Amino acid sequence: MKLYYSKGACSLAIRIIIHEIGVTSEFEAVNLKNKTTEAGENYLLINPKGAVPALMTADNELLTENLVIQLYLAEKYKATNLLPTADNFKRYRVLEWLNYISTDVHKSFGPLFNPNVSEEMKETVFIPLLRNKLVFINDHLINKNYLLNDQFTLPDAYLFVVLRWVATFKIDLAKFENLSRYVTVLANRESIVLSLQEEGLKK
Ligand SMILES: N[C@@H](CCC(=O)N[C@@H](CS)C(=O)NCC(=O)O)C(=O)O
Repeated sequence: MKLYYSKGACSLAIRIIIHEIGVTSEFEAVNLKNKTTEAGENYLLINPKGAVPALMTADNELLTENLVIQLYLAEKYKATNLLPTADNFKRYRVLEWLNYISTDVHKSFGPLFNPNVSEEMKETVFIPLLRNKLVFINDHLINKNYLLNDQFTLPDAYLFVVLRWVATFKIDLAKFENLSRYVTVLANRESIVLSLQEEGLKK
């Protein structure tokens, strides 16, 4: 299989999950500005949505949407530690967090990365909206190592990746005590250390 990714983008969560599971994969970088892959292919012909992540499965199916790729990998490789089976209610907690991080937290960054949104709008509207979500997660993480308390699951990889973007927008993560501790612990996790190294990123 092959993961189409962009350095430090949300596709990093899929790389982390691939390493958590211990499955082998190829990785091909995509230039999101000109939509070409590192092999010089037109990425829009591979994935007309133009976004990463996209996973070409071993069965030659191109799968998109971060949350769905994570579900696919966990179920295909029976990683029930990352996504419990349907007879275990924890599965729905994992899905609840995945959906929240995908639709509420990840998408809150959209206007912040958009150069056409004014600095004033970012500071007065969009950063406060994001900050509220960080407060909620920070409160949830009191006395917990992971979102599901003592077990690393799919949404932890995704949350780690989006929290790496926070500093870019003058939000000081150090002010969120539990989130800071959480990120520090995760940054030393083997799958994450390897993923950051492979994308040439600092902890
Ligand atoms: N709905 C997609 C969104 C993915 C997404 O926003 N990817 C960003 C990088 S984090 C991207 O590729 N943006 C460039 C673009 O959409 O042109 C998903 O959940 O996977």
